[in-house]
Amino acid sequence: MFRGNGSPDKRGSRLAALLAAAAVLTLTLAGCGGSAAGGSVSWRLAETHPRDYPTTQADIWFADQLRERTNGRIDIEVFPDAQLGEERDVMEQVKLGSVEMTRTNANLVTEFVSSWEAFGIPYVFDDEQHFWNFLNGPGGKRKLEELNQAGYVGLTYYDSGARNFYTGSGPVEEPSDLHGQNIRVQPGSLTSEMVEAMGGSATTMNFSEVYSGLETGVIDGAENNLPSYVSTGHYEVADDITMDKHQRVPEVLMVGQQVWNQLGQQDKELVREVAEESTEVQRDLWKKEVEKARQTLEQEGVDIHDVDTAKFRAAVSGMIDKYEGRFGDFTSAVDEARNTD
Ligand code: BDP
Repeated sequence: MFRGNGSPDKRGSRLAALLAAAAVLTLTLAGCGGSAAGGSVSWRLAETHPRDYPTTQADIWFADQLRERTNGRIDIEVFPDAQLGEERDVMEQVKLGSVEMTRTNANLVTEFVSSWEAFGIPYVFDDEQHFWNFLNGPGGKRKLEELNQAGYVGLTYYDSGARNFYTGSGPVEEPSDLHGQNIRVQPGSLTSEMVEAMGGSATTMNFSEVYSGLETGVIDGAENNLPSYVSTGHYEVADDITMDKHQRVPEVLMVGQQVWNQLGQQDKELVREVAEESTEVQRDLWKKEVEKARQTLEQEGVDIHDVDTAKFRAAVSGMIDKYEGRFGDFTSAVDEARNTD
């Protein structure tokens, strides 16, 4: 029997087999990162907080819903506890496409999109209602679109409450108590200027280094919302917290633009829709977590100082004017949000 390269028939069927294999390979490769329309999607979502924190729980809800609604075709795995790196480094990776998604804090975005500094203007939002009116309105939508300039696609916002000072070397009842205190601030934010305007000094540090910074005395204090103050255990080493509520900085869920562009139109719509729904889930969890955090702090004997925020606001009025002027569009949208419902 002839055993050469095969008859023309056999060569034809080998060619068909090769073409089929190539098609399978293309589909598999597409599934590794993004997908052609309707193809499988396998993404990683980086999160700083632990699994039981409200942002992480909302990330997980978002991922579970997408998996369920697509029979596992869109498969997003959430990595909590900064397993994929510190927030700032993750932002770089998302831009490059080596991590597909992250949930980050608006103050951390400023290094990549400078107009996001606006979220760090002290006391720019009056209260929670005003903050959400803005985020849910045209101003909030525009801010998400600004992320596109830097290679990101913003999907939705999560709550992060109000940020407050906490110290281990005596309470801060008014801005003058910050004199001589070294306060940790988030990388890239307007917060360092704010701390200095109030009379303290500011040190930029990654979130995960704050506990040891407080413990060793490299810093005297830091600032955050109640759930973060509790989940990080910072209250153990800085047991006075001042409810000065200097900033309300949203959390944002985002995808790298290159990865996003590989999604088909229907998938883009679905991912956005589920992300928006996850905001409601997160806001609900957030409210409960703030209550729980207060109770924990009371049980642990932490001193919660409910201060007159007007004094803190007055100390940074020059800074507020400067940035409200610089970010005029933002400021007008914030004003409009104040007058909605
Ligand atoms: C928390 C944010 C987290 C920030 C952290 C910080 O949820 O994303 O990284 O503050 O202070 O409130 O760095």
